[in-house]
Amino acid sequence: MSDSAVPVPPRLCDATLAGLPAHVARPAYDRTRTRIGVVHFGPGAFHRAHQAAYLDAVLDADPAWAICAVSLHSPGVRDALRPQDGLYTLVLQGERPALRVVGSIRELLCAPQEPEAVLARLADRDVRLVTLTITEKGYCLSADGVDLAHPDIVHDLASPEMPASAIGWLVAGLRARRDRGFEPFTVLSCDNLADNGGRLRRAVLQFAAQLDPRLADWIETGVAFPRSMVDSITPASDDALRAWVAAQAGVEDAWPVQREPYTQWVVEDHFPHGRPPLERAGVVLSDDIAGYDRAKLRLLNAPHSALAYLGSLLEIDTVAAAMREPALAGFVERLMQQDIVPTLKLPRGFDPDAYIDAILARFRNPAIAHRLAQIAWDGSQKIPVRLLGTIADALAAGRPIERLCLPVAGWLHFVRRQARHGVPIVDPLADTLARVGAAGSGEAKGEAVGGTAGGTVGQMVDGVAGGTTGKVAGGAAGGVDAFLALDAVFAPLSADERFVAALRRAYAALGDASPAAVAAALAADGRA
Ligand code: CS2
Repeated sequence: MSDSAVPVPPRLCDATLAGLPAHVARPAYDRTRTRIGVVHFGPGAFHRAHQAAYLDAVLDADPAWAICAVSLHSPGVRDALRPQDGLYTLVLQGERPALRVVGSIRELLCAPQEPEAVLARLADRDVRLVTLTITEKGYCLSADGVDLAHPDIVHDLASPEMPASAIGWLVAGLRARRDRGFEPFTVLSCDNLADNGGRLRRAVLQFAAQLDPRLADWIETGVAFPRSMVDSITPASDDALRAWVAAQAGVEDAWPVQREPYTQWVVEDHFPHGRPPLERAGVVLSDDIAGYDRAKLRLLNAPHSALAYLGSLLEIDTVAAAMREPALAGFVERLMQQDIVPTLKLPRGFDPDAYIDAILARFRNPAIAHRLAQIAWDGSQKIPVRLLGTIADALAAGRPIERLCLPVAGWLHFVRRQARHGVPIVDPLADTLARVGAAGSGEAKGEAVGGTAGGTVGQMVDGVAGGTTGKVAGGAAGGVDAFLALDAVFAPLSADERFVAALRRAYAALGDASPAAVAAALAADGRA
């Protein structure tokens, strides 16, 4: 050891919990008395900052709802948190940051490495709830069910006892319970998809029917898939956060998480096999959450994506910095008020102006460095559910779509720029996007773009009337048509010539996508 070695603080774990400084909040219950009642797939930062924190707040009232956190791919979270007995720090980034150690995760598993343990947990009688945050792409969805051509689904249908996908695991767990004569668990999707529970239910039933029609019937009659809306801005953790937590708490936490103080969870109250007392933690339980989920996707996530693509082209790094750019902030506000709100069916009592003001204030939060690059990930999955549904509704209502097309055109320029500069694209369609993006901006008529494996994303567009998905004639705005041929993203909207024309105009309005050109396009609201 060199003389200059800095003493390493002890690791956060059950044994060091009591010695934390008084300003660090910690579990208000005896962890050893809790029982695992929830299996969660996808324990990324969002789950740990959101649902796990809510459950942490109910365990003193009801110890039956501790979490077994299951990663479907990498062992990173398990390896970071197992030595910490599942404990981690949550930092609320408000005017003054607040620290809290969350204790609701009692077990961590990595499915590909410990499949037997995962199956045993899913089949455990005490487990009555399975929750998921696996991002849009994790659901392997098709228009109205599961994408039977998705490689993970193909794999899981061939090897149902050793699944790779979340749907494969849900069905394996439910089958094990049926075979043992146990009641099923309730399945709660917590991802940013409108009608997330309904979509997951249809996908699970379709998958199960392929394997065992009687199992599908059992699931159909007995398993609830409540819908939910989740909301809290959760930037990725970084080394600065780790160092700050170590300095504040005096312990080393391998994977702290951070979020804004604002948080919301609206859940359809349909749990036939019991549920945690979520209302004690501030969860809104409702018989009908339709409207909340769409309002959040369209009024928060769509503007987020607009800031991500247009802001990146302006060479801006974070959401707060993007909001300091008057042309961009003004554009996004007009987009929300003038284009998005009129397409929404809002829940009773919902005040869109107050909601928009609160979102804009959250975006401006200077305490959070929320990278635009993080939001820009997975555009092929996000653009349809965030923007194309609104565009389809606006078209159906005869409303203008010029402004709505600008962020979509921004995504195309963003992809093209990354492809041309050889920057890796983070997206399940990355290879296809890189190929399309790197191609010349002039294009052949009806250029065929294949290889959209894993993508049935276009079919996730909500509220789009069915229609043909003919290839789009090439020509006008160089650069657009090869993207429009990606049915996985743009069908069926790509068959609507009003959309095609407006997207070409918006793409052209962004010119060479230099900051000056983008600023001009923003000022003109996407009109060339
Ligand atoms: C963001 C969301 O990364 C993204 O795409 O738009 O994660 C957003 O921060 C959350 O949905 C807020 O609840």
